[in-house]
Amino acid sequence: MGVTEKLPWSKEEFERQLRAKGDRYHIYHPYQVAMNNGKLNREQIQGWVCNRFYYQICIPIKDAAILSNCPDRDVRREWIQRIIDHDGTKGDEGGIEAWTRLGEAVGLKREEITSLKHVLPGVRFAVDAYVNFARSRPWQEAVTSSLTELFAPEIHKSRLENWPQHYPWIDQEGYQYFRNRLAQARRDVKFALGFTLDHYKTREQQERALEILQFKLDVLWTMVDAMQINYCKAGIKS
Ligand code: AHQ
Repeated sequence: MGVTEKLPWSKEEFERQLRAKGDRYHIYHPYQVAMNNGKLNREQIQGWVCNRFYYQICIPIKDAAILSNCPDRDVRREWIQRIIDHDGTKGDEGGIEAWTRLGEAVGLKREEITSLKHVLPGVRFAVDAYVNFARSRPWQEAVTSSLTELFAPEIHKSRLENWPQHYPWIDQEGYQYFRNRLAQARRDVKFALGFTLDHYKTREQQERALEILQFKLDVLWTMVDAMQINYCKAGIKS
């Protein structure tokens, strides 16, 4: 092995490197910080729900793109559950419906949400970049790109803890989405993290995995950038 060639990280170190990227997770974005501190007004919350709806309806499309690129039946058997989580099935309406209920809980009419008329260009471009990444990159890379969910349970928990006291005007029925995601995100991560730690063998491949995670962190960050620019023209209440 050439002196310059770096040794691969151990699985523990590789996982530590992936988790260390959490400091760029959108929970630290000023818009999300303001949201969790009760500083956003009705329009800023409603705008977030309408724009995130576009992300939510694109997730099953993204996951179906991964399935269509993946020849491994065992991986498909795992991954298909993510589509069912969002699209629902007989007797369980799924995450897209639950997100629509969140929209109603924050005072929106269904049509305001489902028409996508409030989706901002920056949000659309970021979400479409994520879907196109899953369509055009190897399915293994798209599996790894879902690992921002390493940090998702924390953000769902913080909403469930903070929103009721900060936003008493929101019907708490709407929080079911966040409750559902706590368990679903943990299950998703169990598979995607195990797969990622096994799949990337050389140090160069492991560093590619970090790049992929950074891409997805940037997708999520850019979405709330667009919302902050559009819904916080007067800046965020300090
Ligand atoms: O509600 C979210 C969701 O269904 C998903 C799917 C997953 C993926 O495949 O990339 N990521 C994700 C996320 C959801 N909620 C976000 C939030 O802040 O509410 C977090 C996001 C993620 O961390 O990727």
